[in-house]
Amino acid sequence: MKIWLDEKLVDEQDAKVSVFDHGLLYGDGVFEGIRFYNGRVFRLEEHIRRLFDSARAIVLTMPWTQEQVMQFTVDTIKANGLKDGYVRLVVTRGTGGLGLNPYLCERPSMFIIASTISLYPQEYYTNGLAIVTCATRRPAPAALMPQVKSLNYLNNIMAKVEAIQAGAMEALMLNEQGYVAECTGDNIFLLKNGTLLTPPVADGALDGVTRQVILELADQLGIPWKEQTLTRYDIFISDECFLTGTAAEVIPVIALDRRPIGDGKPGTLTARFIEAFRTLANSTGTPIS
Ligand code: PXG
Repeated sequence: MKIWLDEKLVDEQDAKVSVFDHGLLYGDGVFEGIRFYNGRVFRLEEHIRRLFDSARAIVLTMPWTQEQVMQFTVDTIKANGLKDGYVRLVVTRGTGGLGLNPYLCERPSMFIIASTISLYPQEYYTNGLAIVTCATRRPAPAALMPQVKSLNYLNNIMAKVEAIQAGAMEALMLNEQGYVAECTGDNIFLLKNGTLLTPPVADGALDGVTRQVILELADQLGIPWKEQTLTRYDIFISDECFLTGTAAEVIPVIALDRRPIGDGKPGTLTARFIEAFRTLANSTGTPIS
């Protein structure tokens, strides 16, 4: 496997970062995960824009342009001869001394891994996922801005641990006020009386690229949608529920905290979103070659 590391394609065994890298020492950095389907990178521009926004928000000055980073991404996929898969971009603050001060780091470091990812076994896409509410909350915006896709994923990881220990594959995360935010690596949607609902980003969700795609598809499918503050109650009484994310794609949720959602089976409108998403993902995007 060839890895993009600081402007060079190197062999996997040579792709190493320093133990003094602040990405490792402090989680000081940002990342993106992007899928490519059928020889095209899906929503590349949106992902790269978010990467730059995340960097900006943590006062990390990118030494490359967005166009360059898009080209590096495509080059890395091409160098690995892949047509379908997942590409991970990681930007760290770079190497510095011990001590938090990011201004003492010389230069940000970036690596790009083109590979594949599978979050959930295929059967869950057909049969749906049972999720549980976890005690770990999304951090308040004043603590860690939820829109920043940073290298600080510990709270999401602790949430994931809770889900796994409870025998579930994914955790519903609430914000500090107890309103629904999102899951550990996915945004959440529900359908109630034919209307699609999702929490506003301000309730503690990442501004998901797939989330945005779903809202566009809702317009195309003629399904009304609203961003609305939600509680667990809204999910308990919903007709359908699903999660979205680059890695997860679109996956039905059939239970929350062991209470069935709707009739306890993946919903019909959810199936339409899954179908429309697959069609769009397989037919649009930035060509790899
Ligand atoms: N919320 C969080 C906290 C995320 O990390 C999403 C929502 C969905 O956003 P996108 O833009 O992907 O639709 C994410 C993205 C992983 C993995 O390894 C997780 C994500 C992306 C890629 C890989 O679990 N999460």
